Amino acid sequence: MIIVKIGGSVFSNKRGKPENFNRAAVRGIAEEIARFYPGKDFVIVHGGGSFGHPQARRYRIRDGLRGCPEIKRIGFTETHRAMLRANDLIVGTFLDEGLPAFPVSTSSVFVTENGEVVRGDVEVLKQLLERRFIPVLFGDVSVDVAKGIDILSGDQIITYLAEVLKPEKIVFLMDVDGIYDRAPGDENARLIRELTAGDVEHLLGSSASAGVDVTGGIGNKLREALKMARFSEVWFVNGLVPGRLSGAIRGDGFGTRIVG
Ligand code: IP8
Repeated sequence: MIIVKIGGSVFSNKRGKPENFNRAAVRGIAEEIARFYPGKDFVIVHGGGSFGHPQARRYRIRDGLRGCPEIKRIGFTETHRAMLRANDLIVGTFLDEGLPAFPVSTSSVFVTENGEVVRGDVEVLKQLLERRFIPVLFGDVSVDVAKGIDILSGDQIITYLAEVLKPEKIVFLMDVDGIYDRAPGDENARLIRELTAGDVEHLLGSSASAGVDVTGGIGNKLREALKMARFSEVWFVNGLVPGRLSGAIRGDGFGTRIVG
């Protein structure tokens, strides 16, 4: 089984207007997955992009129920609804390609503590996989035992799923070719084809991600990727370039491979 994270910057422009959707990019990803499914099973997790992040920021969901709980509760639901809209667009695009995508509402599956999963019920997910569905989860709001409410990033979800489902591979789709040795925009930045745990520590000080991202961007992704690499092969590839996802699935892809 392969977990594919569709980054928010792949299916939308995080700096564009709220809830913009790049259907062509998602169609391309679905077409590539259709070449491997049903030979391989897939779980899709997508990020917030221009859907969840602006709402989460507006209502300061990461601060928990602190402040004005009445408004926070409304914001919690509004942020979730924005994510349901993104999820519906992605699931719809997969269905158009003949893939049996099925939406799984993350906030009804996981409980967090400061944004980290502390409980998750993956029974339905396992049963869906046994029946050859392609579950589609997403970064979402969460009921949080420390703060009341929080945001659960798609990256944290994948770390949890890596441990319980032991996928053969995890592929992060991004809007750049992989992980670079310097911050994006630096003209001397060089793509790193293979990354060890030691390299990741070194990089965490220097990397940054563009746009509105309440969950920590590339730094969070790298920290989580290190945990996932204990259970699975992890790839970072460009989701906007045709063929890159297929390359990562085959194992001869162009991008960054994390060596556990
Ligand atoms: O983009 C964040 O998920 P991520 C989800 O995977 C929300 O970090 C609601 C902002």
